[in-house]
Amino acid sequence: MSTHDNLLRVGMVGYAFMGAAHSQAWRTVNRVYDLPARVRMALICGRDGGKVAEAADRLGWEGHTTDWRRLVESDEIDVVDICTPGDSHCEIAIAALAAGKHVLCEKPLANTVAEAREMAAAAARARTAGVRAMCGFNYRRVPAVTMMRQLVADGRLGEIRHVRAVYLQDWIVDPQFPLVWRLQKDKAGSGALGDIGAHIIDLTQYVTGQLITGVSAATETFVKERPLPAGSSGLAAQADGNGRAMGQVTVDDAAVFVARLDGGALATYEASRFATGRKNALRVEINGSLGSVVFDLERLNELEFYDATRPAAEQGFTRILVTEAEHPYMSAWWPPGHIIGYEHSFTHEMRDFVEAVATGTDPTPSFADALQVQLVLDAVVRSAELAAWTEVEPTLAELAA
Ligand code: SOE
Repeated sequence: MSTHDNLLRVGMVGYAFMGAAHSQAWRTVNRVYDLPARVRMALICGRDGGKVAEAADRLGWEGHTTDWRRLVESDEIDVVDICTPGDSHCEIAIAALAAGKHVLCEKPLANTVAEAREMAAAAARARTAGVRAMCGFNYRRVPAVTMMRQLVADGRLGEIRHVRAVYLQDWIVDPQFPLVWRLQKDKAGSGALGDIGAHIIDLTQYVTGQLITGVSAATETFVKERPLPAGSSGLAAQADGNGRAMGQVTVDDAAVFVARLDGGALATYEASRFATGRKNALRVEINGSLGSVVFDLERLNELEFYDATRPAAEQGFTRILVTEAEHPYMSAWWPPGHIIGYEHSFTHEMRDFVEAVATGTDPTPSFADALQVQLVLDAVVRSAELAAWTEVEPTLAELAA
């Protein structure tokens, strides 16, 4: 941990949507949970000096800088939290780990498998010096999702036969929606696939304890050119009939795939930004030989559980309100029935990360876990290109096992 006992001085790079969500969680975590270390929101970094100063003030950071290298190398920082677009994850994470900082990196870990491999290798090296690294797949920490995993691990679902996962949004249905960084391959790596598909890949593998071994996929980019965002310069732009500068969309708008899991389950996945009317609809259903569970992010305090071992006359899906003190993460929050929301998944993420760093244990998902998700994303892309069944490459750890 830090040279300052029980104090973790955090430096965060990025201050947009994820930066704001993480800030909220860093601010809250010690107020809710009794932890072996206290967090100090020391420094925030962004490219625009004026905007990062404003963000520091609004989000509650003590200092601000436009130089991420200064943040990463500072003796006043113990943890580096990376909330930037994917194209800078690799460079920042590797520099931070080399400087002996614990790293929390937003998902997906990287834009390419090669980068993810480098990051996982850097994390493995840093680990030998007691430096920890984790990837921020926040939905694992929704209490109902964590509970799903426990039900599977306790054998309550029996043999897992089916996994059915969708993550649907609709924020780019309008062809006039501008070409923001999430629609550019060099910045984001991929589109709906890496941004939201990565969540359901991680979530389902986490819940079932099974890894995806192969996929058959199709992807589509429905709108191939979009207006450049205001303020963008030239690049690959051309003017459309109305004189607005247009640019190529270089990522998928939607990805669908079927998969096999290493425990024998068959799975289907759908990730789309073109599901009109669906704002942030993540739904997972798992069917086993002894029961089924269903999670729906729009009702995130609930879990539907079908227990096929009950007498036939009493069988049916039971709606469990996951707000009891016995439920994962919930004892520190409100009395039963007083529900929580999206932002709490990040507070839980920070709780687990702080606890791991302070107690010298490995947080999960590790960079190696996130590399494995990246390998699945890569298999999906290759499968869609080849229109063929494609095996997921094993990670080095799997090869060694
Ligand atoms: C945008 O699609 C986005 O903000 C993702 O990047 C997040 O990971 C997801 O949680 C919500 O949607």
